[in-house]
Amino acid sequence: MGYTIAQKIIKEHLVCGEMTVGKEIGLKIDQTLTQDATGTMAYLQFEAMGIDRVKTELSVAYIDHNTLQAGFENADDHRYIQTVTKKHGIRFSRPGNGICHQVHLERFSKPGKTLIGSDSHTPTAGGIGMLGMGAGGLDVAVAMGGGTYYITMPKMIKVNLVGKLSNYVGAKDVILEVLRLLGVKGGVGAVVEYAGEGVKTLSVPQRATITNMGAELGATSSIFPSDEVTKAFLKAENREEDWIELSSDPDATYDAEYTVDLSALKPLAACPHSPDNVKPVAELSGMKINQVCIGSCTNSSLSDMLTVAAMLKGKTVAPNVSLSISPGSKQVYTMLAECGALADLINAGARILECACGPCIGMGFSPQSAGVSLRTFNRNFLARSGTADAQVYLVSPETAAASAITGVFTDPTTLGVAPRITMPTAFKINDNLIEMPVEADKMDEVIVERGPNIKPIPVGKAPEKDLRCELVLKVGDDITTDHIMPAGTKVLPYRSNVPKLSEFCFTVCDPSFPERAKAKGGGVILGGANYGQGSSREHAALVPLYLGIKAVIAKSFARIHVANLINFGIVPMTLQNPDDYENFSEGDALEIQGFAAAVADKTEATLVNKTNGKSAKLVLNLSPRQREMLLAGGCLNYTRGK
Ligand code: MIC
Ligand code: SF4
Repeated sequence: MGYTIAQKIIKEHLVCGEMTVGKEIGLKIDQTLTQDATGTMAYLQFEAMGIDRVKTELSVAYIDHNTLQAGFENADDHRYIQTVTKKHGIRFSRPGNGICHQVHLERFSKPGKTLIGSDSHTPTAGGIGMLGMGAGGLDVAVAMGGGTYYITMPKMIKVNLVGKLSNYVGAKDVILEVLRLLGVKGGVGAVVEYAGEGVKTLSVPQRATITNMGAELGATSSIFPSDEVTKAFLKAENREEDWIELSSDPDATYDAEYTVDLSALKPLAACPHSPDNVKPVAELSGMKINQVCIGSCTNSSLSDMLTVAAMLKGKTVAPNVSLSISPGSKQVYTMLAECGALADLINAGARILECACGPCIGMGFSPQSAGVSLRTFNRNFLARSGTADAQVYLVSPETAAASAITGVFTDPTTLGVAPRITMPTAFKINDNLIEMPVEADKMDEVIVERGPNIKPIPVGKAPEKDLRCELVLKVGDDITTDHIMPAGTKVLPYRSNVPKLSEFCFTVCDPSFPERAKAKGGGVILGGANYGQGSSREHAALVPLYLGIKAVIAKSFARIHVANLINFGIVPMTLQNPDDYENFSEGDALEIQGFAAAVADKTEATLVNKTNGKSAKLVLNLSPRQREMLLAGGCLNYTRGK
């Protein structure tokens, strides 16, 4: 039997386990990346492991998230990351060099290799045929130390692309169509592979837009073949030697197959507040808008920026619209400036930001009250923009530019013939903002600088014999990590200060949660389906741990979040019968007899509601390794114990 692209890469990197769907497998990781909002924790954990030098082929630390430095905190964290990476053998991408996924795609990604990153959009590298996966910072720290990365062997989903995109229809519309078809849970436990004749019509950055938003499908990863188009991209990056050809075997089998006809696609938009709430732009046209933001790791490549600049050239942004533009990398920014397109953007009235995540993570540019914001980003979760009642729509750069000019939601295909852009055959290469680490024999000379904002990491405890506590919070389906641990300008500076972060935990859903959890000494959280979707931020586990959360019970979990819960010693359990969800209310007294014994080696436990006398069967779907980790009170204790 033949292999899919992902299966080929997995097979080459398999350290332990069997390639049977649903079983735990261990993978060797070739490359890692971190960004600053999760990096501080990852490096603190790496230091705690006591390993001198990274053991990967390449590890890079990027500064791109916390770049709005309204106090000393972020700058201190950046200095910490800069010095700790210099010491331990990690390259440091300075602030100003760009968004981790865009820069990694340009300068480091390699077809056929494995990459994990402490950021959920690490599958962006799938655009070049690399198996990229988002992970918690602790898992990245372990991989940097040469440790195995564990995942559940994924199913394989194939998306056949036929035809060719028409004028004004972009790669964003392709992934929005896939999101419309599959939904935000549709990729859970799967790798999404793109195949078919349509593949060769898409450039690497376009492919990367598509694999990037595989994160929004809940997929473990997304991947494209590595072909002549890939080779041309690597050549333009002066890295032709990194190219290998990679495609699935003709007799490879998939668990599900879908077809997207590129020729038939129309501009689409994901409506508030979920990336799968997709509608044709034509249905929204005419709606008054207040803001347009172009950029993010999804849509900030040179071709995206040139397209927008060509559409805005000689025009003026509508008076009711504020337009922000953040190019994805220094490479993109420089080329945009040198060809004059930047001037076209500035002249049109665009507000040009630095090449960083910016508004995507709520770092400035929050919309006005109840404002309608069109963004080329990948997430439109409630309150993520920093304005609680904002209405955020995810659209292509083409739709964004068209609407910025008219001031209303505009289908770009109604504008006539799209302007032609010419892409250079070689990119402007200058890695002067990538700092190299010192050689191993010089590492003792590097002093790691730590600011006062870095507070100790909470450490988990072994599960109690019998669990008796309160249901401190009950939430619904599709809870995101932005609900659990919001981001934005006020909160992000405290990513290395868990006690302070805890004041914001779950406040999007219930402002009284942090106080209540503290007063009750913690307890249990009950969630619906797909609990913990979205970001890889391990703070969504660390902070609940700090607040005394011992277990999370849900109808189902998102992949990265469940791994993070286990890493920090919080026991994830699912309801065997989802209808039992109704029998539990906030404030109920709960009991699980034989809790520790269940964590040790049982697949089931009984949850008793002491308040109303009802009960529910819980499923513990854990590997032996995960059980050991939970019994030790989390990964750090477990690793130390070894
Ligand atoms: C995001 O897009 O939500 C982030 C911010 O990039 C996160 C990481 C984080 O919370 O720091 C992600 O996607 O993993
Ligand atoms: Fe940054 Fe937004 Fe991409 Fe996350 S999704 S890495 S915040 S640009």
